[in-house]
Amino acid sequence: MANRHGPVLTDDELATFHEQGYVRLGKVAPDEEIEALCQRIDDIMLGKIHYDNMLMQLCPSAGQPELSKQTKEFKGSSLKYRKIQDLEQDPLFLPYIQHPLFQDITRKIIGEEISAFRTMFFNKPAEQGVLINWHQDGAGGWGLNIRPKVTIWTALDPTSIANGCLQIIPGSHKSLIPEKGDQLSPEERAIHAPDEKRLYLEMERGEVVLLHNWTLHRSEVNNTNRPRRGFSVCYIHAATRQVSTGRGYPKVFPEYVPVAEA
Ligand SMILES: O=C(O)CCC(=O)C(=O)O
Repeated sequence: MANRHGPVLTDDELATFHEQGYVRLGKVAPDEEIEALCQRIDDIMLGKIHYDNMLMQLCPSAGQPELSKQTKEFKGSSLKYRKIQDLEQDPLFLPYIQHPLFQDITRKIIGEEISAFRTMFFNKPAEQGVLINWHQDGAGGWGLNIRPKVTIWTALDPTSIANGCLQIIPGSHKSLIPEKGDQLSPEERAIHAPDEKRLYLEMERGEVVLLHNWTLHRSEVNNTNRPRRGFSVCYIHAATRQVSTGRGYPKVFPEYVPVAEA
């Protein structure tokens, strides 16, 4: 995949997003930029670069259940983190989050004023990780006053069936399925996510997929001896608030504005 995507989402791609709930965008950044993000996230996991204010979770498969809760604390030097959020604070991740193509996408789907609900490193450590079953992101509302629609997922490592690539059900974004929360029940899975509708999104390093938040997705464990690192950003309208607290989210377009401390 030599060519990179330009800064504009085409009309056909926009139509595919609305119709299928996903669009493969190919690579959007130079290989060196993706390599630098990989190095940076490893440095954050290993504690070589430290932030006080990032949500971190060690992978439950690492066998230290007391460190597998998501809290804003470093859980020790390890490449077995499952999630690290709030990465817009990092000066390498922020420009990637603000890529001109992502601004064009969010402008066309959401509007001019955009925040990031979560800027999330999602890792399946080598020979580990956890199964995530079929769900729709934010189907239960995530406690927000406006439901999020747009997630952009980047493969920091090549992904394959063997290492737990994303699996989706094209076209499943058109309705909210779970009775409660984001996860489908076994009965809902049988109806809405039969095997014949499943698409495995095997991706090259640096490849990007645009997802409607309600597109059903899942992923399995990593059976290879290399990590499967992904970076996922959920973009929301900047007017979105957490209903219980009234709190907003860091703005990323047209420019970065962190959330003011209460
Ligand atoms: O990266 C993955 O394997 C799954 C991510 C996911 O399910 C999510 O972000 O909701």
